[in-house]
Amino acid sequence: MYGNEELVEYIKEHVIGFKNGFKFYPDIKCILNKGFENYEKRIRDMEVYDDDVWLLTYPKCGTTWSQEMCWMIMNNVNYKGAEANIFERTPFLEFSGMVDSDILKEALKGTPMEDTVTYTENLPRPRLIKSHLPFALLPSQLLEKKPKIIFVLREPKDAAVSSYHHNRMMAGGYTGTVDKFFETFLKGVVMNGSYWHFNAPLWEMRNEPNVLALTYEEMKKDLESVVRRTAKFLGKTVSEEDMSGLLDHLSFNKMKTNNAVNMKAFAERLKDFISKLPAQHGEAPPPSSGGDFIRKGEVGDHKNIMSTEMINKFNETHSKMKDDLEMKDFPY
Ligand code: PPS
Repeated sequence: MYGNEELVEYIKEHVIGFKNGFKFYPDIKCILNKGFENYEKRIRDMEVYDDDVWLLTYPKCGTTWSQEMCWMIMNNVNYKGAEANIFERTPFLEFSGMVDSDILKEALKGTPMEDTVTYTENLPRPRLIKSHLPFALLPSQLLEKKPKIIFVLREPKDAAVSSYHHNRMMAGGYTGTVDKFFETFLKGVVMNGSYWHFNAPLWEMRNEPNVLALTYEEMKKDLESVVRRTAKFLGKTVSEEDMSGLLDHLSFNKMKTNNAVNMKAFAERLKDFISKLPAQHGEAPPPSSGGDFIRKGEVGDHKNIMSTEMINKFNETHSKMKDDLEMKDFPY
């Protein structure tokens, strides 16, 4: 039992990604789709290298933005190299495990997304690896090998709003109401589980020498200083000549229209594939993209969609969770 069984039933009905059932981790307040089971042990037992960089984020907190920033810093601001799709350059470790749909699996055949764990294992070093898995489900060697770990935080109400739009428009396929979505977010009854349980163990590691903590809001406020801090942490420098070009490359408008990072190619591939399926297919197709992955990129967007009552509920839960999980000095 996960707790909040009524909401669990609700998401089974209203989230396409959960139609085949769940994998529950009540101790760390995490829910994943059933198919993740096939990847769990492989990921826990994976080899970690001390020159790896692990980018760990709760979904919708600035992963893609910081991924592109880290990749560019690690690769000496190589624009040509950055034309390759971001999934190829910096894999999404557990992605294949999140795909239960046979149609989607079929569509991903022959791409790096077919088996993202094998792809990550074979990536040339130093590897930059993205994951939305809670720390307890990541390779156990992360604690022994001490690779570099970067995590990015985002204000929880904005993360919830971004997540709502992502699930409405893209993968996940949420068909329920907006308020019910926020309720599931508050109770950790969403893919990847509780925002607070996810971030608490990372926050506890923030002062370790191999760990760098960033926030979405500071990237918005002063990207240049975040680039410098990240470069220093990674043992790299970004020259004065490269800096302005890099900041431009990482700007919202540039990233929104950059097909190597904006997921358009992925959405197109799915759409194309689905349109060629025989009309009588036994399984509901995965939802196609109806919106932009790089959507709005603002701080405080929750004010445009959340009622005052919902904002209060979030603030109350947030302060309770910070106390319960001892997230002292957490930035929000
Ligand atoms: S995912 O699916 O979990 O990997 O999503 P993630 O990349 O973590 O988060 C997506 C949100 O980040 C915004 N984004 C940016 N904001 C500002 N500048 C740049 N360059 C940028 N790139 C991505 C993106 O728009 C999502 O936020 P919302 O609020 O939905 O717009």
